[in-house]
Amino acid sequence: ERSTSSFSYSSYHTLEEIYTWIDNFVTEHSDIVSKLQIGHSFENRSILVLKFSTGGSRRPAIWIDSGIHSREWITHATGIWIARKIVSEYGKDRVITDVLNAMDIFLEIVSNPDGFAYTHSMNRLWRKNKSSRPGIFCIGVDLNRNWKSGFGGNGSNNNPCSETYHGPSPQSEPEVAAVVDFIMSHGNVKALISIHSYSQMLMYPYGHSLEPVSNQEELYHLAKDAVQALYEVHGIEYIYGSISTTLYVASGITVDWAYDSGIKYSFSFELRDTGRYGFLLPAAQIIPTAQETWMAIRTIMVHTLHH
Ligand code: ING
Ligand code: ZN
Repeated sequence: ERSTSSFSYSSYHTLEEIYTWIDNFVTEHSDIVSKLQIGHSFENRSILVLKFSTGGSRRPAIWIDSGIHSREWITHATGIWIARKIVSEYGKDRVITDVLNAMDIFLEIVSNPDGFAYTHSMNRLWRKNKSSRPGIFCIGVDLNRNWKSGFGGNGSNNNPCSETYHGPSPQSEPEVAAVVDFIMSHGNVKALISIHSYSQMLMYPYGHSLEPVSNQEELYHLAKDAVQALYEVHGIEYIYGSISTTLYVASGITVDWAYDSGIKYSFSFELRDTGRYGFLLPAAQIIPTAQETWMAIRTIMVHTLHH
């Protein structure tokens, strides 16, 4: 396919289809979107990031990632829909126009390309990446346990066969190292939003500790506002709060690393549903899920812009 006009935003797609869509999308919107390759996966696939920018250099930025867990297909689909929404609303929606006139947005749609390819070819419920090491007979590291903050603590597992295996060392996985290197060298990321599924939650640090973060009150109120904006779209209820008090203790996670690296607006979504379909959310729910998630993300973006 050579254009995005035949792409179905209400279907799930393979890695190849998504990467083709990215190329077409960037070509069609080259005034505000570009494609960055920030590294390679364990199996040597490209790790791609979309950059939305209206100019400037090293503007304050918002980072969004989806698909760090490969089986969470609604998150990639939501990321794709949001990319299109950003370009179609720029110049129309006052809020997103203001955001993009002052800030850049980085969107990593497929944060675990090897795992994602494997969910299409072999095992629909694969969560981890696909790394292997000599003498270790299970495959994969949980990319949401491989970050430096609280690495190896409670809610992560030392056993390579575990679904929450943290890996041999912090950032041992190329998919994590690529993001750490990119965000650190950028140096001006103000908000990070990491998208998972499922459970219908909006959460902020910490995961590794029950200790409240320094701006926990601000994050609580922002999460509340974002969840309200989400609810108003289709009446879907999300719960919100810190990860450790809302869901469970989890160590070595993306948003804890982001927070401890100075990104004070650091959030993690768990999209639809609450378990009826779980990871196998019907494609008919892609667009409603993306629409409501967008309103929550927009709320976080505008707060970040004004602070
Ligand atoms: N659950 C997340 C997990 O990695 C989570 C929960 C999200 C923990 C964000 C910490 C931060 O265990 C899923 N479904 O991936
Ligand atoms: Zn997840």
